Amino acid sequence: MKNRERVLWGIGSSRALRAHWALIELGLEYRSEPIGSRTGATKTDAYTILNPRQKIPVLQDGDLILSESAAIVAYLAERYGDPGRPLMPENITDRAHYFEWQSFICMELDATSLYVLRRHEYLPETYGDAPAAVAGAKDYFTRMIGAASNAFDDDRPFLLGDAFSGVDILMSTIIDWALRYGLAIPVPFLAYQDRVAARPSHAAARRANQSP
Ligand SMILES: N[C@@H](CCC(=O)N[C@@H](CS)C(=O)NCC(=O)O)C(=O)O
Repeated sequence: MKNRERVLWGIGSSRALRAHWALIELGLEYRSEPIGSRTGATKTDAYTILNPRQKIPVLQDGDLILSESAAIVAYLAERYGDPGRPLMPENITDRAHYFEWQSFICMELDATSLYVLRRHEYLPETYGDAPAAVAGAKDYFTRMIGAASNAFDDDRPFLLGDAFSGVDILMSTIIDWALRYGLAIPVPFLAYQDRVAARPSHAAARRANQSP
């Protein structure tokens, strides 16, 4: 018999918020399993079968089990987006830019910058104290987000133009994360963040991402 369950594991992190937000933006029903990072809940045998890398978020959609927040957002966008709620452009050139932004956000702003700060400034007891890496990551973030803000030179409201999409979910969680770390954000991105965060789906996702 086909499994029709839709479940999201993970709350309390920027990466988990992305998945909640995409589900809510698309109007999809789902059950939330509110497990947090660094609580031991990702290390149980049952969870390790779901995600051997022991990370949140994980989405189960019927028979599909998917980890990696950007992949979850892109999957939901492709599977459930419609002309009223696209989240992923149809046009091949616009999709190329979607994946360009996705790589940039996940690699340059997340993994190479904010996650370095997370590990070496905020969790030094686990990942090691590395002040030079922290300083370098802050500079790098500032340079990358500054260069990216040129996208708004043509007054577009969202990263891909007039339509809100999955990469706006990714970018907004990055800006929020950077602001919590006290990093300077260019003015066009602050205005963008206000615009994106004003969506009702954003407030609902933030609630869903909190402990019940
Ligand atoms: N690249 C992954 C990163 C996932 C990740 O590192 N998740 C952290 C929380 S933000 C986690 O689950 N850590 C495991 C733990 O601390 O128990 C994604 O975007 O989903």
